[in-house]
Amino acid sequence: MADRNVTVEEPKVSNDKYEVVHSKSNVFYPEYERKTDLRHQTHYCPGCGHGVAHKLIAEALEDLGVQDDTILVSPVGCSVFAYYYFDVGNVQVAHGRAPAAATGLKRACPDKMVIAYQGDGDLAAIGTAEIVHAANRGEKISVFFVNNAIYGMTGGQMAPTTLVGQRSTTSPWGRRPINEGFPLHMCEMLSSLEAPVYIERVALSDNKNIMKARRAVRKALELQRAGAGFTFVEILSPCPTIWGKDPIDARKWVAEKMIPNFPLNVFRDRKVEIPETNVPPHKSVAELVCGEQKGSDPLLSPRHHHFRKLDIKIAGFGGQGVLLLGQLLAEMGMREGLEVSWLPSYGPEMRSGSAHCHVCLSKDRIGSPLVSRPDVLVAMNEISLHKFAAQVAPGGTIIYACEKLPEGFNVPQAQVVCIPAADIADKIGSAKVANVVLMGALLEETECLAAATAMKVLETKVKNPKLLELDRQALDAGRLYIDHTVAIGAVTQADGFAQ
Ligand SMILES: Cc1ncc(C[n+]2csc(CCOP(=O)(O)OP(=O)(O)O)c2C)c(N)n1
Ligand code: SF4
Repeated sequence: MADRNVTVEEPKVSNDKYEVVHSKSNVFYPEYERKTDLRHQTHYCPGCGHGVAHKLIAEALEDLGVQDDTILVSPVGCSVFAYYYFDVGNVQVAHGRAPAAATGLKRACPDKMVIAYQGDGDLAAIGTAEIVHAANRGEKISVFFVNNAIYGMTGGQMAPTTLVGQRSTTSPWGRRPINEGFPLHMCEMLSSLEAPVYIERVALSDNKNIMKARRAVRKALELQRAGAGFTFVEILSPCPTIWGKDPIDARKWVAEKMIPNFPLNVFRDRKVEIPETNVPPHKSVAELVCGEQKGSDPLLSPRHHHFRKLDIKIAGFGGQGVLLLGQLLAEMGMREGLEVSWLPSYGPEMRSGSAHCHVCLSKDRIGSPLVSRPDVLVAMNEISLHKFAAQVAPGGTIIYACEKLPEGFNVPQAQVVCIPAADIADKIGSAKVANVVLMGALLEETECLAAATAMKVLETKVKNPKLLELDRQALDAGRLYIDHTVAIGAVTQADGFAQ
């Protein structure tokens, strides 16, 4: 018998058509153009909690008026395509890494609302470290953690949140604590940390709880908007497909099985003041590292550089001073007031393994330290020459640490300078300074930085006067070698003859 107290609203009719009484939030795209078909539907299964969680977040963003200021970090899992639906700034990241990516985004754009949206496999398994440390640092982000007690996307493997006794493809007899451990309670774990300001667990089990979830989502976002700190909402959520239930029974299962195991609660709701101790001085990196005031030395002015950005790759064997040469160049750039980056890349071997590094010198902020089209390649051995020469940007320079190019080597569209750096270094008195010979050659050939800066940097690094003298000679020898060679065609040879 129908309950008389329940009022069922008849659909309103106008002009023979149903009047629309429900509409989706404007934070969703009007049409999901990234989908090939059914552009008005999400890809979620009927009864899936992700759709409801999306709706709660979208409505909150719309009501707070922050749609244009929001960056949503989507996970890997069934909600991997959240960016198909949310008309906000979107980033989709590797499995488990959403809090780390969100950290970077929030720190780079503190005025934006940054949301990490994650499933329980994503957040509580592969991403355990990321969420714990983001929470512990008190990153001012909001994390929405959709806990459906299973890996949905990959077909139902056991998650850290799978209930004791719950079957999954990887716990076919039901989870046994003796074998698979107990379910992880993320809210409880995170609320043992100092920094988080708000942690709540909610459930999408019935309308009443959905309304509570709505309030929790809103509160987390409001707190972020107010700049409060780390906010975390765990949303117990149905996964009818993997659980093998219809949508109604799946909701009941959330109420009857999940909630007793994951009690709904506000675990943290407090203002947290994180003390700002040991505040670093307001100095530029160059000032800090070089201990000098920018501007006090004419060399520190970036104005005299003839390039806007110069990308350098240095490659050779471990032990040849490849990485050190890169560091020296980066430090010189810093001293001359440039933005710099240095990115090493090397194998596990300490000696003789291949090693290379990327150095960027720039008048502007550097977006990525990766150098894939170097303007200058310093190849300290033949393998590196073969490996990286084709990457050099047209019109760039290759400095090859050998008297001449290998037989049959196809010279790319670049200026090639051959310099027997090891022989020169030997004559000076130490094979170790071959990298400084190459630095001299590089400075002379490209005129990117001043030799005087090189000496200043070397003086701060090399404390032994004898070694410093060797470095000075090596630097001069590299420069002189370039001065005394004659460029013919693309290849410069010491004797003045083309190959
Ligand atoms: C590094 C890496 N490891 C494993 C996977 C495979 N993988 C994709 S989704 C997923 C589990 C997702 O489960 P959950 O986070 O609970 O989200 P749901 O699908 O249930 O929403 C796994 C293990 C992957 N994509 N990348
Ligand atoms: S498998 Fe589960 S979590 Fe994934 S879309 Fe379907 S119901 Fe949702």
